Amino acid sequence: MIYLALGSNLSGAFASSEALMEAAIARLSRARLRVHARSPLYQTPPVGPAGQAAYVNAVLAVSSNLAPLGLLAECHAIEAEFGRRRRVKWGPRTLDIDILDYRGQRCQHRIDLPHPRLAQRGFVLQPLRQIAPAWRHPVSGRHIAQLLADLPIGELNSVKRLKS
Ligand code: PH2
Ligand code: MG
Ligand code: MG
Repeated sequence: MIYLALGSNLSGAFASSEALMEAAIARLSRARLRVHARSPLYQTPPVGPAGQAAYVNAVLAVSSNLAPLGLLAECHAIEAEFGRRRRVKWGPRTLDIDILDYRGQRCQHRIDLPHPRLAQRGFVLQPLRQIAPAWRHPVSGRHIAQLLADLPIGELNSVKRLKS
């Protein structure tokens, strides 16, 4: 299985980041991949430069015939369709699609797999647990429940499930 993280804190052409995220999930379902599961949407405080809006985050379980770099290119093309402009590192964005885990593969050439910061991020781990409760980190082998338990309590409590 492949796991993708989605995030948005700018609504772009949509009424809200929530609406944009729903449209992005629908768009991904028509891309060169198959969506097997999706998490609920979560509202999460921004990690990175201060002064930006809260994020809406979600995680998808997908499969695809594309290799990691091909899949990344597909994700970047969809980010662009949703009005993504690359400016400030970790700055506000309409849509970010990151590959968290590509079938347990490890790679550090042109793409970092698994995603190097995923184990520190409540906004990734919480939705990931919803759709992959048995998931283990491909490098450390740690179970998703252990990784969540290791997070600072504030990081965990700040991730709020949105009603859908
Ligand atoms: N993505 C970032 C930087 N900071 N913060 C939250 N809450 N959610 C994100 O998806 C996010 C972030 C870089 O991709
Ligand atoms: Mg990201
Ligand atoms: Mg990204």
